[in-house]
Amino acid sequence: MSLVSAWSIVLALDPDPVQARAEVYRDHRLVEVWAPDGDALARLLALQVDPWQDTPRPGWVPLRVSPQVWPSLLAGAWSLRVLDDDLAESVAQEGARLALRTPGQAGGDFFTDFHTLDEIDAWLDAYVAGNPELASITEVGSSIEGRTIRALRIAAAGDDPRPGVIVTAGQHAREWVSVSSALYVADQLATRAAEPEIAAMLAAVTITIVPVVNPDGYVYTWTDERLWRKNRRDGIGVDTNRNWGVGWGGEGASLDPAAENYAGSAAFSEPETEALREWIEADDALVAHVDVHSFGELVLYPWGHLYEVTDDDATLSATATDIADAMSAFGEDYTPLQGVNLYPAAGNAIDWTYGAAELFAYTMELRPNFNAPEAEQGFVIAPEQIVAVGDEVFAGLWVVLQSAATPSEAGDTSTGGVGSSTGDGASSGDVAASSTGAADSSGGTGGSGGEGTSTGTTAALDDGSTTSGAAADADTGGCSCDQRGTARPWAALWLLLALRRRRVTRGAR
Ligand code: 0X9
Ligand code: ZN
Repeated sequence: MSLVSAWSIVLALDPDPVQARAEVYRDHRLVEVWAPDGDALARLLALQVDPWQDTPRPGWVPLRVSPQVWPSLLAGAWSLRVLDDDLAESVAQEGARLALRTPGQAGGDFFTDFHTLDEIDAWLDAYVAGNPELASITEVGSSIEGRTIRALRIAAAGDDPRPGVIVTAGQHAREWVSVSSALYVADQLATRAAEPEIAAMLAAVTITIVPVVNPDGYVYTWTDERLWRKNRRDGIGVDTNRNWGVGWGGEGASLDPAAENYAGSAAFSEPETEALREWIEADDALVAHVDVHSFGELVLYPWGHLYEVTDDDATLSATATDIADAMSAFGEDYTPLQGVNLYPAAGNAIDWTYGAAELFAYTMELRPNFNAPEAEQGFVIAPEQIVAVGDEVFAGLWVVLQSAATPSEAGDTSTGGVGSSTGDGASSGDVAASSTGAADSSGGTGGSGGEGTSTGTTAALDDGSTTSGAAADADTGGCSCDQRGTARPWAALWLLLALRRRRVTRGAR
């Protein structure tokens, strides 16, 4: 029996909201429209379309178009390409599959499909129960509708304080693969905790994972509107990734509540962002933040609201390049980019975690990219992608973890060690994904995607303190080299700049 006919029987017995929510998108099209300049773009966006790259730049702009708006688009003689002529179909197919799937178990088949919030909560509970020496769950805060925003903290026994890296996902409700990837990373860390380089990393850093920043929106995508983006403020929603306090309300954020990029009534007006802000401010050990989104296959870094580079541009761009290289080792093509050069997005999370909380901060935009074939477009993606994308995120995060865990002496190097044994992005991806055999047996965990990166990031540690444990034992090899073996003699300069910036910003508080 085909999936569709199986679904028809289920429907006949019990009309399901999962299917009903597909009808919301009946005859909605995903199109790319050519808007060559700012004027054309403004006219296009005035048509009440849903940009899938919100606040897009001139060029080919991906949009969801409802059947009501479709005639005006045609009447406007726009050049356009239809990528999907009925989004209800992909949502319905996904709904049919989801209705037949099993909840999945930790350590079992959990990553063969996506999961409801209840299933995720159960999985998190089982994770902590199964790894009590490694993991704990803390409540970050509550959403508008009273759901708990949970943080999973992962760290093995070791000296504290140690540097911390925070991973956030699911700010945007429809970006399910960001949530699954955050959970996958947690799963990898636990199931592979005995591997020497992972054990060393778990002893050297604390990893905090907030897999569902926007639980109300996430639940709503399961029950009502699969392509919902914002939180559920007043049923209209605020874009939490425009609600953070650096550059709030500026370019790329809207003050119109109906807009997909509505910034809210004030910076941190939303309980989801406010809770995270307090959580991050209270954790002095944090050194880096990765905010996970989909889609576009990009690694973005601050600023995202200013057409200026940051004081740490060399470090941020070099690390973003290393992250993108590591993520690209599986066949896709991730591009590093300063956020504003994608489009301005004032009030986004990483501008605040970098600019106010002084973390080295990155946004990952996961699969697909904008050139993917029709069937792979957008937020509704095949479950077979979950593990594949998770491996990419793990590989990219590994670069950040190595940077956080590596000692900060200028001139320190990292040609050996986990994740960089052959000096190219592919090796980093391989190792981070699963091939522990590729680890440099003489090295530790600290071999990273570029010692300049490591130096700069670790410089964010309180008072220049460094980590203990095996991560500090990386084979330094006496050469200041990046993953490709390129000399980075400006490492010492990065360290000085990063330390100076930290002192300056701290003094200003
Ligand atoms: O617009 C966003 O919030 C992010 N993209 S998404 O498609 N996931 O919604 C990107 C924000 C990153 N920053 C900048 N573009 N400046
Ligand atoms: Zn997003």
